[in-house]
Amino acid sequence: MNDTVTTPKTRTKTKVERPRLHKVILINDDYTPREFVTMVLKAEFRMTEDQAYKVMITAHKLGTCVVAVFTKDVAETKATRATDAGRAKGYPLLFTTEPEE
Ligand code: TYC
Repeated sequence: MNDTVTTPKTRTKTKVERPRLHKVILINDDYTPREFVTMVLKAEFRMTEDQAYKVMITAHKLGTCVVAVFTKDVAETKATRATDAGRAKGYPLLFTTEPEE
C-alpha cells in the first residue's frame, strides 16, 4: 500500500465581494430646457417631480450631479437611454457613468 501523507502546497481562499456600483452623473449644459431634464429624470430613473427637480437644479448650479448608483450594466444602459432621449430632441443633454470608490 502507499502510506505517503501529502500536505497541500497551496491553499485556496474564497472571497466573495459585492459588485462595485457605478454612479450615473448628470452634466449641465446651456441649451436643454429645465423641464425636459426633469422629465427625463422622472421617466428613466423613476424619480418624483421633487427629486428630479432637485437633481436638475443641482447640476444646473454646480455643473454636475450624481443621479443614482447601479451595477455597471444598469448604470451604462440608463445613462445611454437618458442621453439618447435628449439627442432625439436635438438637445446636448449628457449623462455619464463612473465607478464608485
Ligand atoms: N442649464 C439648463 C438651462 O438653463 C438646464 C439644465 C440643467 C440642463 C441640468 C442640463 O444637466 C442639466 N436651460
